[in-house]
Amino acid sequence: MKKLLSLAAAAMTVTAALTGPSATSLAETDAPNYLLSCSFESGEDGWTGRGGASVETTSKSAFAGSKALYCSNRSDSWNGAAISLESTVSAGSTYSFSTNVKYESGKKETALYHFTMQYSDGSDTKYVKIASATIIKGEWAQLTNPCFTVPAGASDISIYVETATGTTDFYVDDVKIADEGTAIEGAKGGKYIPGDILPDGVVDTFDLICARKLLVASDQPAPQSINADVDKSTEFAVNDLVLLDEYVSGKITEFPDNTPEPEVTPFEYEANKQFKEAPGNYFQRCEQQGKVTQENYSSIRGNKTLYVYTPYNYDPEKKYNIFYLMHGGGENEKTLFFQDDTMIQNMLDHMIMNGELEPLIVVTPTFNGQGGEAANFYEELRANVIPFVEGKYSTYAESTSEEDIRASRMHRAYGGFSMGSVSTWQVFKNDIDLVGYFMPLSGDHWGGNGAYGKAKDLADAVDKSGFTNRQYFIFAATGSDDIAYPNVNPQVDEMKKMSQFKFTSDFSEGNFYFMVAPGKTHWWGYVRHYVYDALPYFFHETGE
Ligand code: FER
Repeated sequence: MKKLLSLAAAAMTVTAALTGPSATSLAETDAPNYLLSCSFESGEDGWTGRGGASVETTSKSAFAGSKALYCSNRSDSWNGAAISLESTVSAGSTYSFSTNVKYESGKKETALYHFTMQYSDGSDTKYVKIASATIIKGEWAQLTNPCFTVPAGASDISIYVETATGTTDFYVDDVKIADEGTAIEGAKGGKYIPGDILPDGVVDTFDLICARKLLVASDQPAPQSINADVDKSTEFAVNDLVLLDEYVSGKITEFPDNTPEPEVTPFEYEANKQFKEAPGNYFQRCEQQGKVTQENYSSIRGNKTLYVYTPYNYDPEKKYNIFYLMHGGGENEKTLFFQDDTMIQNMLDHMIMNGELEPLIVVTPTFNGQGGEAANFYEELRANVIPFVEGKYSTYAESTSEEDIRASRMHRAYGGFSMGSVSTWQVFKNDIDLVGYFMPLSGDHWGGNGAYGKAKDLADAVDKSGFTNRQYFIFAATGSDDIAYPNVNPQVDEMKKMSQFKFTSDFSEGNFYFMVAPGKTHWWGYVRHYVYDALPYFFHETGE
């Protein structure tokens, strides 16, 4: 992506060299005769919100002059900015129409906009598109049609700007209607046309020349760079140049779509997830077995051992989500894999084989060690454990630099049982920049005074981090008869009242859940089922 953004002064230079006086008028008049001309410099010029939308003039952005019309509060794609044409145009006559539009919010890098006419044919309301274009976020684009005929018999005519989908705000500026054939000047470029790097609406040799220059240029911003990424790989690279060459020479007629796989998979969350035990055979050996590997590493708390579960058919060329799962007090890094009441590797194997869980890496470290305790493990996690494990195994971390570990936090989870849960709340408090998902099981937060104080301690840490409540997700659980229940439950009740924690197990809506398993006590034999219930809920949010 960096490359994409670094392209354009070169493009601008080439643009200047190649375009010249390109916007010549089709009609041979010096001053076009405008039947309508709206600049929004001194008001809304008769424009109104369509549907529930609002319009107002703004000086935040303008295509021409210093103001534009800003359209917001849209609740449907057909909501937009409109003007009634009354007697401006006549049914059956042909005119030139032009408007300029821009949007700068929302996730989509490009969006389809329509310049539409609404009219009555005497009995029904009809809609006809004057011009449409897929435009590039953050850039002004012109929607124009120099020869548009108002349908014969039309009355109650209005024109408006709308989107094909979505409800993002947008700007409109310099709307004009002129005589048939008039080339109305408007924004150059701003349209998403793969290959149209030198923005003139066609993909030709000039774009190829421009692409060659762009590929050797660097360190400059490129307004049309998204058009240079013809294969949609998110990067402008040699492959794009090769494809563009083939396209311009007629060897290919369309560009391949190399859009990268989405980084997260969709999931059908239940909003109020109830405790459900894993099937009994999930703790028996699975026919598709993953692997548990012992690893030795040195840390700020001395030389230590941890275990790494890699799924069946683990492929170091692929990227895996990773879950760090901490044992309880008096236990160790072996606890999760080598006891009758755990054997979670078998459970993971079955879940993955049956499609209930995406293949992932699970790590069981320990907080035991020189000066080590549950409450300070977050230090070692940051300093040693994550860099060691993710330097060796293939996760979403592009490298073990803190920057890359942060960038991959929505693919990293941390959880633990009892004192491991104590360590989890501490990781939440101190390492939220590295971890996106948390699974505290049967243990409260040791920090802050009383239930409110504990919740407040965590909320304050969130505020300090600057993350929004769409960027961290907590699935807590315990048994109703667990000795930790009286500690955790009041803390959860206080957290529920805070805006940092929105309570539901539907993580597309909220970010915090507490599952209580009826009758269960403080024992891995029960707690492993909480992992079975909670882990599939992780890794489906983008953190955006
Ligand atoms: C709790 C958190 C941790 C709790 C117990 C522990 C009783 C751990 C105890 C131990 O390992 O001794 O909320 O509740």
